[in-house]
Amino acid sequence: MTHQSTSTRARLHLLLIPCLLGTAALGETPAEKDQRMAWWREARFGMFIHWGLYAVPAGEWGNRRDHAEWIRTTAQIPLKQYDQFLAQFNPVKFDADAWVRMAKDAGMRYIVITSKHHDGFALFDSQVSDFDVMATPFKRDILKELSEACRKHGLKMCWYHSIMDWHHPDYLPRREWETDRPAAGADFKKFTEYLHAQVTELLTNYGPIGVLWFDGEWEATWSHEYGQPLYDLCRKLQPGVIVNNRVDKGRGGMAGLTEDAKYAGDFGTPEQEVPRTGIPGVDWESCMTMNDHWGYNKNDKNFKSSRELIRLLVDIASKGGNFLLNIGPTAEGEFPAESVERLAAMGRWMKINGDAIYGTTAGPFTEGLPWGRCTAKAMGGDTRLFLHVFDWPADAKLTLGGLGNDMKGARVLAGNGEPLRTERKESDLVIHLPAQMPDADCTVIALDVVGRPIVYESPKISAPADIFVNTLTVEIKVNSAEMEIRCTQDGSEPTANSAVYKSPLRLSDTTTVKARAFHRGKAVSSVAAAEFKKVPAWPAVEGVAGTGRGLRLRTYTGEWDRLPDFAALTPTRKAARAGIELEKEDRAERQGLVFAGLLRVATNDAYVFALTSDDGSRLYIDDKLVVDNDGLHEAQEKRGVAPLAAGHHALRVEYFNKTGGSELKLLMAPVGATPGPISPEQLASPMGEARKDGESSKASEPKKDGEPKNAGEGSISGAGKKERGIGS
Ligand code: H79
Repeated sequence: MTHQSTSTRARLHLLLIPCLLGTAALGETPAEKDQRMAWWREARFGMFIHWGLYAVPAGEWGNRRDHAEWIRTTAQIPLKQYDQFLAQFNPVKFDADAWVRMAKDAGMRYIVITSKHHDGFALFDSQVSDFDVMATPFKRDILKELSEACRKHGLKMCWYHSIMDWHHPDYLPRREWETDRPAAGADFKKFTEYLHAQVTELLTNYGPIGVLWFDGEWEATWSHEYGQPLYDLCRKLQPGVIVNNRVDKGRGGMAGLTEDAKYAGDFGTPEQEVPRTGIPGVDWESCMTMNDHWGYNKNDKNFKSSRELIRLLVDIASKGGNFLLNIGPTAEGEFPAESVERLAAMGRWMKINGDAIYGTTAGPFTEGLPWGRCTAKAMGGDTRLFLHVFDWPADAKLTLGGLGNDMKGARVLAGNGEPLRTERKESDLVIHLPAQMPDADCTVIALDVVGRPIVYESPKISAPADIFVNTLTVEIKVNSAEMEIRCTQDGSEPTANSAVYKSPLRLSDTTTVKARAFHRGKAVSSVAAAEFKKVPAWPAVEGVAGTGRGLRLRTYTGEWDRLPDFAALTPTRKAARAGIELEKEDRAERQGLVFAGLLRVATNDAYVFALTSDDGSRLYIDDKLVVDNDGLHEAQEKRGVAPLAAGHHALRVEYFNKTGGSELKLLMAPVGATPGPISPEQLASPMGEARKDGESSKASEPKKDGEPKNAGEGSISGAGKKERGIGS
């Protein structure tokens, strides 16, 4: 692999939205958060345990054998019948000490167990519920025994607690098939009090708890207004506790990361998947099953091999994440034999190679390594790189492409400490390995280098947008301060004589920026290139002499998966709104909305618009599509850029909600600034139209009869044309 190529690869990183996870909660400083997260970041490896009444049927119901912890819902078991598992839950072989020892011997540093799963059954002695372990013949507080064993063996005890609850009479929504349990009289607020009461028990009666791991937050009844207080409760009861992001509504699907700092939660929770790359500065933990179920399923023998599991742990650590690996114990209280075997194998590997996992950070090779993975650890000012080899090279020569550091030495981590021969071939480092792979699961080479890692990768060119109206600031970065960036703005390839990049470029014309990394005077990367276009601003709507405040709203009824052509439909309701905001009646299900009016901007500029919706939405300015956030989805933000001349522009936001949660929000700012709310003064509807529709309006100032109307009302010239422009 050579890094001298001049291939032009665009590396434009547009509108990078950092994934921030609730760091501002409770006034905590970043340093305080680092301190709170320290043990968890060091640990890297934990055990998940899914255990409850569902272990009794062990996945079988009727003629199906593929159920597990979801069995009450997947087999549609009536509550009265499910309650009968209480009498059958008697795990006489449960041995807290043995469980904790198995986790510890596997190299795990914490255990997260289901204090309550979606079925509502509590594995602990809860004073606020009769649906708990004390109602079973076993009558032992399982969590008490486990927390004591964890303390004894130095592991952190952590709770998984489901928000979704199919048992509590006040939880909503009911499953659709539960016709024998009407929702009438259910009071969700009472349910949240119950939830708080159980969480209080869990954080009061069991000593210091490492993590509160919530789940089931995706149901429409749960909202930020519940999530934040629940997070705050946990931190109030135990200031040092770590809370996952499923406490709130910020999680983006199974990828599990939170993208909006408004939502509470300390770490992201990818489920059954590993992110493609790590994300600097973001804490995350991938949880996974060993087979295909979380709860015990006696027929599921589709276990990952211990080699796969070891490599998953390595892959996750190499991206800076934690691995939470699941066990589904039997109703007798034992770990499945297949799980026991795999834990032991992982433990054997970790005993020898744990140094390459615990307390490491993501490796510096963000573009991947053909033969395996890399984790890193700072050793004073120098660095130890742990090279995790999955595929042993046939010629026993391991090539590290593009590592610029001087070497201190390399050895097999599990070996006798004998140094391995290293040689430099231009920008590559070659390590001479033993002929035979010592550990076929994964052999770790510890490579010590001088200073912080210098990896020859092409520079990243970034700007808040790729178009601009006036000027644009462009930044170029490489991963190491030891490297120099040389760049050109005339389309030519950067050479050793090109200008050295020292501070952000300020463009005032359409420009192709090309950049290349240099180390010790030599070009060491391919050329990165990006084009930034200066564009004319879209002209303002002319002749807006007088306008009413606020926007015009049209409401449509229908069930869609994508935005319909509203122009072809007849509105069921007309109203006025102060801005792009949903009032109570706008949140109905099976409804579409069109907000339309004028947006005034003060200066010629390119503006970025951030449109968030649940479900789909689109933003049009001057009848041009600027943000497309269409489709069925949870609250999700999409961005777009529009070049706008000073003055008024036709604004139209289309939105629909099929079922479930409803949200709509539009933020804007000149490109380069952080988008914020649009002030009501910037919005207008031509001719006070909203009032003409005769709807009560929070937008237009209330006027008593006989008072003069807005000056100039009804005096827009060329209104017909503009009407079409804003989607009538
Ligand atoms: O406890 C285990 C599972 O029982 C539980 N989480 C793990 C740790 C789990 N419940 N459901 N699921 C996993 C899968 C559910 C996925 C979805 Fe969604 C919920 C699809 C749609 C709603 C969350 C929100 C994921 C995508 C959108």
